[in-house]
Amino acid sequence: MRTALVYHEEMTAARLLWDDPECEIERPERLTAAVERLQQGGLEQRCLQLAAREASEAELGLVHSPEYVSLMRGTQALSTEELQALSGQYDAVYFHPSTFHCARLAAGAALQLVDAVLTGTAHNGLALVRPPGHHSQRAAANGFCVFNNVAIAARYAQKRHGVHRILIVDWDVHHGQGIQYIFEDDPSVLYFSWHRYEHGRFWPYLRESDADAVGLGPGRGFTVNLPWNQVGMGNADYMAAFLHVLLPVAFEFDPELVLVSAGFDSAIGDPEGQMQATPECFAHLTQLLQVLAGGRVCAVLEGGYHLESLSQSVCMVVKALLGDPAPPLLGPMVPQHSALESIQSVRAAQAPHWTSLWQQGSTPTLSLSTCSPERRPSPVSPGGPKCKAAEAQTSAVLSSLLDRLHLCATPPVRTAIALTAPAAAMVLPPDILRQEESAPREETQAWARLHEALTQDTAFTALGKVLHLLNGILDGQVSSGIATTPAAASTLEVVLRQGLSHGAQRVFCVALGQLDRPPDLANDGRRVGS
Ligand code: Q9C
Ligand code: ZN
Repeated sequence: MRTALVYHEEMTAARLLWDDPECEIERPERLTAAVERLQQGGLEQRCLQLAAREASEAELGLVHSPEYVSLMRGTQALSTEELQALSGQYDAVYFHPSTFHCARLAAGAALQLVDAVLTGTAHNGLALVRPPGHHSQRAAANGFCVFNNVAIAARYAQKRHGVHRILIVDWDVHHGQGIQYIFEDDPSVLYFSWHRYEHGRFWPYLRESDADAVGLGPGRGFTVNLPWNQVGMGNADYMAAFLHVLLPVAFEFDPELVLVSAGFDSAIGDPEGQMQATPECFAHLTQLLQVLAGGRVCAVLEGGYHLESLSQSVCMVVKALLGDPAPPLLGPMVPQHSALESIQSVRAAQAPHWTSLWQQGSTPTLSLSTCSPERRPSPVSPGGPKCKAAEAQTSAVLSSLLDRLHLCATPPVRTAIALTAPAAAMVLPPDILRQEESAPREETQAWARLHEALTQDTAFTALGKVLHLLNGILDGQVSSGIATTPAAASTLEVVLRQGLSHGAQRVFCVALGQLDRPPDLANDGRRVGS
C-alpha cells in the first residue's frame, strides 16, 4: 500500500451555530464532498484507509500552551451563547461543542499520517481534516484553526521519529502565520508559504507575510514567503513559483520529510482566493514535491471553500500520491508580470541564505517568450476587477473540469519496455509490460527502407516494438515506455515522424549521452524542441 488516506467522519460534527458571513464557508460539506468524490473516482479504495485518532493533550502540548489546551477542552461544556462570546475573542473563529473533539482528531490524523509514512507502512498520504490548522498559534485560535495540525506533526516527527530536517509547503491561499511564528527561529523546519497578499491589503493583513520576512536568529532563511500581490494567479504562476523558488531552496535544504499544508482555496472558483489555478495543477505540485525526502510527502487539508474545486483538487493530489501521471496543464503557460515580480522579490530576499538562488543573481531571467499557443484554449482572464464575464468564464472552466477528468483517464499500463537481445532476456518486475513485436510489418518495412541502419535485423525488430509502444502511448493504453535499439538516431527520426503524424502537437527530445549519429530533427522545427 503506497498512499495512506486518514479521515474520520466525526470531523464533520463541528458547524457554525449562529450567523457569521465570514465563518460560514468553513462547513462540514467540505469533507463529505471531498470524500464522496474520492469514492466516485475509485481513489479511496486504492489507498490505505486509516481512521483518524485523537491527538493526546501531551501531543497538543508540543506546540500549544497548557492554558490554551485547557481553555479549548472547556469549550465542550459551553452554551451556544458562551461559545459565541469566546469565538469573539479571536479573529475569524467559531466554536461548537464538538470543536475540541474534531480539532483533536484533526491533529491526530496528521500524527497518524506521519507515523504511517515514517514507519514505512505507507510511502505518502493525505489527511482530510477539519478544523484546519495553519493559522493557529501557541495560545490562540485564528482563521477557522484551533490546533496547528501540521506544526504539531512536524514537532512530533522530530521527537518521536528522530527526523531532523522538515520542509513545510503551505499552498493554501492564506499565509499560515501560525506555522511561521512557531518555527521562525528554528532552522530544522523550513517553512514555505505563498499567499494572497495584495501589498498587505488581504487578510490577515500582516507585515510579516511579505517576502522580506525570512525568519529570526538561527532560523534566518528558513521562512520563505511568496506574497501574491494580485488575484488571478494561475497554473503558470504556481509552477514558476515551485520551479524558481521552492525547489532550488528545498533541494539545498534536503529535507527528510515533507509536510504539505494543503489548502485548496488557492484553486480556481474559491471565493476566498480568487485565483485561477486548475485542479490538475495540484497534481503537478504534488509530483514535484515527491522528488524530495525520498517521496515521504504527508499532505494535510487546510482551507478550500468551493466544494467542486476542492473535491477535484483533492482527487488530483491523491492521484499524484498514488503515482498516476499528472494530466496536462491547460491554458497559456506564461507567468504573469505580477507573479514574476513576487518571485523576483522572494529570490532577492532569500539569496543571502541559499546558494542555489545565486545562480542567476537575484534577478532570474525568466523567459517571457511563449510556447506555441496554437490549439490551446483561450486564456482565462487573470485578476483584475471582478466582472460578470470573468465569473462566467470561471464557471465555464469549472464545469469543463469534470469532463476533462474523464478524458485524462490513466492508461491501464504504467510502463512498457521494448528490449533487444541480450537485454531482452532480463527478468522484469510484474507491473511492467514487455512490449512484443506486433506492429504491422508492412509499416515497419516502409520506414526501414528509408533508413539503411534499420534494415539490419535487430534494428528492424526493435523498430517494430518501438512503433507498437508508441501506438500504445498515443492510444492512451500505455503511460510511458523504454526501448533499446542498435540504431538510435534512425529509430528516433521514425518515431518522431510517426508521433507528429498521429496526433502529437509538440515533441520534446532529450538526449542523454551520445547517439550513433546526430539525428535529423530539423524536419519540423516548429514542433520539435530538443
Ligand atoms: N475575505 C483557512 O483557509 N477570513 N482560513 C478572511 C477575507 C478568514 C481562512 C476574510 C479566512 C480564514 C484555513
Ligand atoms: Zn486558507
